[in-house]
Amino acid sequence: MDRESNGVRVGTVVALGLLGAVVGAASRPHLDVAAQVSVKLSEWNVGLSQASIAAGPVTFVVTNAGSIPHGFEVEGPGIEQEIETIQPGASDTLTLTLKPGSYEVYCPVGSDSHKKLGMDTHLKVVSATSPAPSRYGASELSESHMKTERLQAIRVTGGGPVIQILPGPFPFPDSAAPILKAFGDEREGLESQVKNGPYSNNVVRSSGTFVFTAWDKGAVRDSVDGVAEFATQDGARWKLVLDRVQTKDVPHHPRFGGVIMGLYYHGVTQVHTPLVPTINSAVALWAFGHLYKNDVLVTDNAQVHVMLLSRTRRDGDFALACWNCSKNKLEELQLQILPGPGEPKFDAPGGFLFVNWEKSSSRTPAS
Ligand SMILES: [Cu+2]
Repeated sequence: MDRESNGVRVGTVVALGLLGAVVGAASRPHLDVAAQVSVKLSEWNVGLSQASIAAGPVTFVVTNAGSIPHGFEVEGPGIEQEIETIQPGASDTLTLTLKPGSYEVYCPVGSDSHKKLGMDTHLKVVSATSPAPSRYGASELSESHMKTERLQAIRVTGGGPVIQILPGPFPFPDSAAPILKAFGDEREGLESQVKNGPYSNNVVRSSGTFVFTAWDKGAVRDSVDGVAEFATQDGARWKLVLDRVQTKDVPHHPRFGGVIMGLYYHGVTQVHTPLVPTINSAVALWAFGHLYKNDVLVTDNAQVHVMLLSRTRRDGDFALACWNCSKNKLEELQLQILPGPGEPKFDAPGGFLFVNWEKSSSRTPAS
């Protein structure tokens, strides 16, 4: 019906001559040739050559411009398609026939870890014969509404047996050897981890408390508020006061803006080092803290990494119990404290503090 009336109209407007022909050619989709959308994957972004495209066959030309492997998935009306993981520097294509609607375009690697870190965008597919219907305005509104709703808070309480993790061997599996090579300059540091931890099986019983609240408010406004108090093997009493996140990059770690919730890490996820087990985290954060030893200030700039994660260690002897630990209960609370930039090592074994609360819990705090 549309086609017929178009044909009649074009046929009757003979006077327009060449102009009519040009307009007709430009507005008529070439149904036999797929339109192209270029996709650039990187840490942690999905860049599209355009935000919208006409319905019909579309070929995504996907390039991994990042430094780790990434994937590509398109999800929308009646479609959920992905391609195999693309190595850094490589490209691949995916051709789909898309109906009008909104499509989510993202990296599915690491059980959506990469997606949560920002590798997620949308492509609007509009009807080839008419301009975008007005309801797109409404769907855009509800999307931005959802983004504001993303603001999250979590309150974590350390519980159960407390252990101090001392320097000691942390053997990587044989499968890590080729991965180690790819680390280049950082390889030496990682290999020293094999001998010295900090993620070692050399643990001693400790005691103490740790309670904090963290807010995931987007790039730079994340925050944390909490106190950890614990005793170490040598009888020293340590106190850590957390009042600000760190928003600078951590070496070989992606930029999280301090606090991130519900992420899979390590191992097969390609997020952070692949040389420790795959875990799921309720919350992970990087912060600066005020550190006291026996009530004397040690530093106002202690570098702190905290994670509430799926259990990795065995009951009783606290040896590493799994390599893929991501399905275990989220109850292991890790606290890692390192000296501030340029500051001397702590007066503790290995010069760092690493304490775990083995049966911890979390809840959404009342605002
Ligand atoms: Cu990715």
